[in-house]
Amino acid sequence: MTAARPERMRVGVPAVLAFGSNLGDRQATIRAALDAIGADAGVELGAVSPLYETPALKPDGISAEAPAYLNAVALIRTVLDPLALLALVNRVEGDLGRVREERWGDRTIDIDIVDYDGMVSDDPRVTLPHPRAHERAFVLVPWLDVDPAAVLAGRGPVAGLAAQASDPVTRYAGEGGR
Ligand code: A4P
Ligand code: MG
Repeated sequence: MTAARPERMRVGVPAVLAFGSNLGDRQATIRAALDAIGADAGVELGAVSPLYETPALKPDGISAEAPAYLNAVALIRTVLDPLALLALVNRVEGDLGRVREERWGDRTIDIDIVDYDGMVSDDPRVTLPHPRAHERAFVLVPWLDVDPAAVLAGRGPVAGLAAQASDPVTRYAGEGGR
């Protein structure tokens, strides 16, 4: 008799995190944020998207003056509830020098919870899914890279949403890499 192939135990629930940085060494900061989140006992880091360079989106539209962002998306599994996951990402943002001054202001790092196990919530502390993810190519395009079948709760397939989003995203090859 052949023993059943041991399967890796899957704990927690799937969630999707989005990372953005437009100050300092953007690539190193996003890497450090991924490492810090992956090191937490309550999180298992899964696939990480490529980096994309994206012009800064401000409340009144795309800004040519503000420094450009690097954006990426990571899939995780977590045993943390949404508020505990928010506390973790806020702690990592703080450790990486995030200062909150203006809304959508330039920042070393922003980490958003895009999706938490398909949950829908209008709690302002952690709104799910992230209320602006459905219209942002800088979230949808990297998400699609790591999960081509992804669905945004209440909005539909990410592939369709990405095709509708008009903000420009460019694959980032690293400093001097293009
Ligand atoms: N909050 C509520 N729901 C969530 C959630 N799902 N994930 C609350 C994370 N936080 C959530 O966030 C403000 C409050 O949102 C927090 O107190 C949290 O409890 P913040 O990070 O302090 O401030 P913010 O990021 O400036 O505000 P906001 O409105 O969340 O901004 P967005 O929508 O995250 O946009 N342009 C480009 N190219 N790339 C970017 O990544 N990012 C932003 C920020 C603007 N322009 C950008 C980019
Ligand atoms: Mg944010």
